[in-house]
Amino acid sequence: MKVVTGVVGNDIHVVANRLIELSLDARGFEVFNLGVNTYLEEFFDAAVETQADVLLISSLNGEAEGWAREVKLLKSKYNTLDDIIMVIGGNLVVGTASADEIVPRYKKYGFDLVFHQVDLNTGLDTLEMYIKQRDVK
Ligand code: B12
Repeated sequence: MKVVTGVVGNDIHVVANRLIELSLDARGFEVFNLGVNTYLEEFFDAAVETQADVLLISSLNGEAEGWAREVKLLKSKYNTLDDIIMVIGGNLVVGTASADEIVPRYKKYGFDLVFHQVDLNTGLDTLEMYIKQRDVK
């Protein structure tokens, strides 16, 4: 399974990004890490180029929400991304808000799996379960 990952926008928090790359790699994913400071178009271009199965976006400074609103529109311009699994995690707002508020919002923006302040391993376990269940259908 191929995963494109990176940190969205002008966000330079790099530690989580490195850990995500290592963790995905240890779980057997083929990882294409775009690093910090990555714009939505770059994520989608890389997903097309690598024929990725999963796009896993991080936000640590909380600016993701400004970008996430554009996801559906932008994705619709690429005609090979209909089946890609869209994942986002980290700190998904500036300031504080509960996951109960945030998760439905991001799902509306076009994400399949949303992890607000969720431990990385829990998130990746959930991703693997999601992939298994989807493959059974
Ligand atoms: C180090 C740090 C910095 C460093 C970054 C250095 C670098 N190049 O990495 C510096 C000093 C540069 C910095 C700058 C800023 N920072 Co800063 N920073 C931190 C700090 C102290 C630690 C971040 C870190 O490395 N943690 C260690 C890693 C391993 O943990 P993590 O980042 O939480 O990632 C884990 C989870 O989030 C999760 N995760 C992440 N992505 C995903 C994705 C999925 C799918 C899943 C499942 C899980 C997941 O798994 C990760 C691994 O365990 C945090 C506070 C904190 N204690 O967390 C603030 C923090 C992230 N920073 C914050 C802020 C506001 C900023 C600034 C805007 C401050 C400013 N006014 O200038 C700037 C923004 C700069 C920018 N353009 O991005 C806020 C964000 C708040 C918010 N979202 O509302 C925090 C939370 C501090 C705070 N409490 O206010 N920062």
